[in-house]
Amino acid sequence: MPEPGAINLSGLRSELTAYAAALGFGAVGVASVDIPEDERHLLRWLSEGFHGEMHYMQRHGLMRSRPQLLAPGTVRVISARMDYWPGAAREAPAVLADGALAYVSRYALGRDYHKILRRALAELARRLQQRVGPFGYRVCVDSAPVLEKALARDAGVGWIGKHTNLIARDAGSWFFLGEILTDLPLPVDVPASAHCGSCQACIPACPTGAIVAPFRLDARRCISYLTIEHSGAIPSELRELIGNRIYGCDDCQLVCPWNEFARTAAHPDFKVRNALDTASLTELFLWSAAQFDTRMRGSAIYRIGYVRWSRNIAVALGNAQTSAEVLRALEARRDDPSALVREHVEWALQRHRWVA
Ligand code: B12
Ligand code: SF4
Ligand code: SF4
Repeated sequence: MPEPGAINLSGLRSELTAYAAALGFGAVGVASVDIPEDERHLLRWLSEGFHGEMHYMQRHGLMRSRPQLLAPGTVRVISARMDYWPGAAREAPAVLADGALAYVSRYALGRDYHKILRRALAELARRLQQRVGPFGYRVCVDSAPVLEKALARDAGVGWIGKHTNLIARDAGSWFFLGEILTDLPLPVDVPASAHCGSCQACIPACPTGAIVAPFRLDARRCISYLTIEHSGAIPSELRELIGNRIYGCDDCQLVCPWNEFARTAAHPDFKVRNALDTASLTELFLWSAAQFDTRMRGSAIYRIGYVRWSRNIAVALGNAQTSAEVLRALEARRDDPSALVREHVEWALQRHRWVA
C-alpha cells in the first residue's frame, strides 16, 4: 500500500464512484470488515443445517464473516452492484402462469455474470492503482467465501430484505454484487437503513415455504437451491410446488414492492439468449447433451450440467397439463442413461397417468 498520507483518500472515494459508474455498476460503497451480528446469524443458519448440501458454506470457518482472514491486510471492502433485469424478456408472471413454458430465473437469461462482474471489478482496481500506485486487493464475485450482502449493506448499497436478498431504495433487488477487498483505508460509507417496514409479502409468496421467518431462509426448501445447487433427487413432496421453474426462482422478488424501482440491465451481456424467456418445456427437454453444451456455454446454467437440467425439466413436465406432446417428450427419455433423470421422468409420467 502507498504511504497513507500521500493519498487524498476522500478525493479517491469520489473518483471511485465515477469509475464504477463508467464500468456499468449501478452503485458502489465502502465498508469496514466488522460484521459480528451477521457472523452470529451465519453460524446459527449453518448449525440448523439450512445450507443443505452446500458444504462450501461451512468449509472456510469464520473466513466468510471476516474478510481479513480471506485476504490478510484487508481493512475495507468496496462493494458494487450491477443490475441484471432483462427489460425485453417476456413478462415473468405470464411465463409462470403458462405451464407449457419453462421459467428460467431472470438472472440467468443472459450470459454468466461471474466473468462480467469480475472483469469490471478488476478494471476498477486497476484504475484506482493508476491513480494512487500499487495496493493490496482481491476481487470477489459470489463464489468467494464472503458475506456479500452484509458487507454491501454496511457499504450503503442496500438493506437485507425479509426474503434475504439485498434491496436498494432506488433500484429494487434485481442486481448482482461483487467486491474488492483492499488494504486501502478509504473512508467508509453510512450503512443502508432497512425499509421493509410492516410488509411481509415475500413470505407467503414463496411456493415452497422456504422463508421460514423474516430474514431466515431454509435453503433446502428454496427452489433456487433445489434446481441449481442440489445434485440428487428432488424431494418428492416439493416437486409439485416447483411448477414450471426449471432454473432458479424469482417469486419472492417478483412480489416485492421495491422492485417497482428496479432498473433494466445496462450491460448488453444480460440480454436474453437462446430465447430462454419463451421456450417450451418439451422443446428444451428434447435437447441432446451436445445441444445443451453448445447453447448453454457462457451461461450460468452451463454450471449445473445436462443431468440436473434434464431432472429439472422432467419435474416441470410432470407439473404441466397432460397432453400428447408432454407425454411424447417424457416417453422419449424414459431410457435416459442417467438413473436420476429416469426416476424423475417416471415420477412425471405417473402424475399424468394419475390425472388422465
Ligand atoms: C448460498 C447462496 C444462495 C443459497 C442460500 C441463500 C441465502 N439466503 O443464503 C441459495 C441457493 C438458496 C441462493 C438463492 C438465490 N440467490 Co444466492 N447466494 C448465495 C451466496 C453464495 C451466499 C449467501 C450467504 O452467505 N448465505 C448465508 C446466510 C446465513 O445468509 P442469509 O440467509 O442471507 O442471512 C443473512 C440475513 O438474512 C441475516 N439473518 C439471518 N438470520 C437472521 C435472523 C434474524 C432474526 C435477523 C434479524 C437477521 C438474520 O443475517 C445473515 C447474514 O448477513 C451469495 C454470494 C455470497 N458470497 O454472498 C449468493 C447471492 C446471495 N445470491 C444471489 C442471488 C441473485 C440469488 C437468487 C435470487 C437466484 C435465483 N433467482 O434463483 C436466489 C434468491 C433466494 C433468496 N430468497 O435468497 C445474489 C443476491 C443479490 C442480491 N440482490 O441480494 C448473491 C449475493 C450472489 C451475487 N454475487 O450477486 N443463494
Ligand atoms: S427464490 Fe423462490 S423458493 Fe427461494 S425463497 Fe424466494 S420464492 Fe422461495
Ligand atoms: S416483499 Fe416486503 S418484506 Fe419482502 S423483502 Fe420486499 S419489502 Fe421486504
